[in-house]
Amino acid sequence: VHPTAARRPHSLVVQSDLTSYTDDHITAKYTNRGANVTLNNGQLLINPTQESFEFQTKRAPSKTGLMMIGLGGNNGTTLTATILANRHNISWHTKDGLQQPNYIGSMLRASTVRIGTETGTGKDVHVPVSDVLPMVHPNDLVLGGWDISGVPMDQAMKRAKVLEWDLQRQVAPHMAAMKPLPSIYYPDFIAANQEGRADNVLAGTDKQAHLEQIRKDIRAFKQDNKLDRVVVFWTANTERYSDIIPGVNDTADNLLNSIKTSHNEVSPSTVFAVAAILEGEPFVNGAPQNTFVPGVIQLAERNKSFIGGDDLKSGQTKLKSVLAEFLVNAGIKPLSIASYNHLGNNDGHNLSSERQFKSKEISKSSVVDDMVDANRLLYKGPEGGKGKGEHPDHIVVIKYVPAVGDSKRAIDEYYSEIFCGGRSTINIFNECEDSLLATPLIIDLAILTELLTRVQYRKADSGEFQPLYSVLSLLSYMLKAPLVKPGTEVINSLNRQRNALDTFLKACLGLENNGDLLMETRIW
Ligand code: NAI
Ligand code: DG6
Repeated sequence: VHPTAARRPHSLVVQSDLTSYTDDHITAKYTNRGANVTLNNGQLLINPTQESFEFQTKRAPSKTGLMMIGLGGNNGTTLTATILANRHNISWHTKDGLQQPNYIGSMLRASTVRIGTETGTGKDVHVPVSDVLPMVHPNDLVLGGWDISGVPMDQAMKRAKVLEWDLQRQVAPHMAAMKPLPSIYYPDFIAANQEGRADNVLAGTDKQAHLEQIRKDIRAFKQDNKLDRVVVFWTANTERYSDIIPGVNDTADNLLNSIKTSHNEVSPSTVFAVAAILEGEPFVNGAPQNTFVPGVIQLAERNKSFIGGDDLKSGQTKLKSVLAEFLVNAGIKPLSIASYNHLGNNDGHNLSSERQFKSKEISKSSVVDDMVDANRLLYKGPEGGKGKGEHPDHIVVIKYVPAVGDSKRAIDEYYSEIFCGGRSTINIFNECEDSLLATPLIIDLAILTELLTRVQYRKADSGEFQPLYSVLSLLSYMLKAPLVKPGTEVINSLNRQRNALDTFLKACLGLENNGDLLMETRIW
């Protein structure tokens, strides 16, 4: 995916009376088809359903800023340096030769979607996902943000030890003048071993004053860079979970009041999320902690603002969300999944503390739940319909091994029951730089989030177009523990998440899901 090739967009024009174009908008009619199922005297009664929608997508991508919390960390510096390398077309020498910048690992910029079959030949036509609807190019993202460590970005990149020296050397002059804004530091929320980094923090313990400062920072960044949109992104250290306390963080008003009274249980990430929501800018959580306490979700709903999370699904868990589904859908019964990994970067250091590890353990563990629950032939349901039901044993272990730095080593064992009492053991060993997996996900999340702020919908031609629901569950593909609309099911399957995204993007063009039925290949 050469950057210049990737920059040349295809122009897709849908010729149908379902789709219309103006200079400003693409408007498309879409029929959402499903089925309602009722259990009645041992029978499943299935009623096909259909509902008509209209989508309206603003064509011009917003001039978009990406403000990262944790800018000076491994992800923040890697993202900044690689976008600069792409933007300035900087190539660098490695022991294998000259390396060009690219966006490999970005689902939007380096993968394609099947859009139809070629007239005449019947061959599949695939287009880059980023061509389906107008999207921001990553090179055009304006970067900034906060860090409790005030080290300038060139030095922070060096500290991260992720990128080749020859690349660092060339991007360093572009990064030297970039310095993270001072951030909120409440030591109780991250590991004690992080204290030494915290030399760039907002003064005092007044959480209302902190909230107002962060809101001011977002506004100033937007104004100074003449932006239409700022995506605020948590890629700072994993925090411990916040307790959910009635009267404190359970409703929007209680949460706002708890910030005013500087209640102990309000975390830095929650203050950032509230600041973004109050500024009408989207907030995405790339780490596992429960930033989105019920009060945050309610506040986002009330302000019709957008939120998405939690925790980047970069490697081990991404593979798990494919492999566990493959096994269960093949009628094979995983009995245990044992996942170990060790890494030596600052993330690993922070996670070596019990309460922060706990947050990560939760997000890494839930990923097979829906696949298991979907197959009651293999796994018994909960007794009397209550509780969790049968489940594979699933453990997650993370160890901090400084020597390996950012290059995470992950070992997974899938131990399964097969035909007539047999057993199958699959072992996987995976090694790669964590931040090079995470960076394209942050880019995709920022770009998709911006796009989703430009899509509006209405039901059956009636009423005004309105924005999508506040919790952007369409971001799930890149996230380990997807946040979804309260009361709806979490989908962990990577295939289903991808399918949802493809279907949604095509629906905005008025293209109904063009699946793999391929009728023409099945009939005379
Ligand atoms: P890192 O430790 O290198 O960077 C985190 C940065 O956040 C540090 O520079 C730290 O000083 C800063 N920080 C801590 N508290 C802060 C606060 N309150 N405000 C502003 N800055 C603060 O970690 P890395 O590798 O960049 O990962 C970032 C986060 O993303 C971690 O929570 C990690 O668990 C999560 N993550 C990382 C993945 C990866 O593959 N690298 C994948 C999934 C999640
Ligand atoms: C150790 O597991 C460090 C973590 O931050 C992970 O690297 C990160 O959450 C990515 O996890 P996964 O399971 O998608 O590789």
